[in-house]
Amino acid sequence: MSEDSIFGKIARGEMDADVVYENEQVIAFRDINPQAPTHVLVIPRKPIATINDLEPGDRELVGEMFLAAKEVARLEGLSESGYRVVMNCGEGAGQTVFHIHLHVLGGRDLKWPPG
Ligand code: DGP
Repeated sequence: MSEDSIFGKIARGEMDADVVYENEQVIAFRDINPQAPTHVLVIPRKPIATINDLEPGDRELVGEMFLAAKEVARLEGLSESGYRVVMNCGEGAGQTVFHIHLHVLGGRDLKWPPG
């Protein structure tokens, strides 16, 4: 399922995205429907549908995603002001694209808890 998702296509270079950072394992691009002045998605190139599909062998890849989120925040000037990194898991939590992705949000006051 996840191999045919929109993000799978972006990861394979078959669909355009506004890329802000990438390396061999991950790609970060601007969300098409931003919820904050900065709203960037970090995805692995490997298709994984949800957090529930993560395996022990993905340990390093998940770490790479967070390091990429940190780099995105630095590039976007958010390191000092603060930012949020979040991942939805499953439809009940609002996941709409079934290829795991971290949301990196910043550039405005962020309330807690989120809705
Ligand atoms: P989630 O609800 O956690 O699955 O987040 C999916 C996000 O993906 C949502 O904020 C909108 C964004 N999105 C959906 N389709 C596209 C697309 O084709 N391109 C980009 N850049 N973002 C997309």
